Amino acid sequence: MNYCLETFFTSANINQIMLFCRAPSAESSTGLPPLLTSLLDALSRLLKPTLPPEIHSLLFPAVPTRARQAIINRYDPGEGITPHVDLLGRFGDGIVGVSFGSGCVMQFASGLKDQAYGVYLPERSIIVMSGDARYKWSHGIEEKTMDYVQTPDTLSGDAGGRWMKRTMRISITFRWLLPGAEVVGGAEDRDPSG
Ligand SMILES: O=C(O)CCC(=O)C(=O)O
Repeated sequence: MNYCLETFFTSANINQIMLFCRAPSAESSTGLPPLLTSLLDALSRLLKPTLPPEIHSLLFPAVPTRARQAIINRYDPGEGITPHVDLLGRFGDGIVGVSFGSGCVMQFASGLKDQAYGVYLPERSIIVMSGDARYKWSHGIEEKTMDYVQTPDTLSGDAGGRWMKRTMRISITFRWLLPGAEVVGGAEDRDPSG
């Protein structure tokens, strides 16, 4: 979090940073900043026991062949991101993100199924989106300063809840660029938050 604040969010009007790295090749090895590479290594280790093996190797292939993008978003309390499905023509399957500093509720909605759910992402939690979650459900964050979060009472079985105040949240999300999508420019590139 401090690294992002000191390195990227040096002015109050910067709230989103996009970083791109090329697919590894014999000629070039341009990569993400070391801290983000270490974060990816840590995510790979942490998620190995939990994720189905095919999803783990989609996100963390032994030999990556595609270009990765990292988006770092900073949200002050009351800020959010418009519901969206990540650009179909630019990003592939397999998205992994981490919340730092604050939790928030992320809204998932499926127009096809006419369903919507709010999922609380606690501080330091990891989210993985793949398959239908990536392609068929939109995700977004409402512009609120607090989230009502259900906390099922495991003893009585009664579902209760409480308001969770948001503080500054920084999210780091990694995506795969589709072949050719490294060429940036044009309306398609605008991220919904900007
Ligand atoms: O802040 C987040 O966790 C989500 C970010 C996001 O959806 C995006 O950058 O497109």
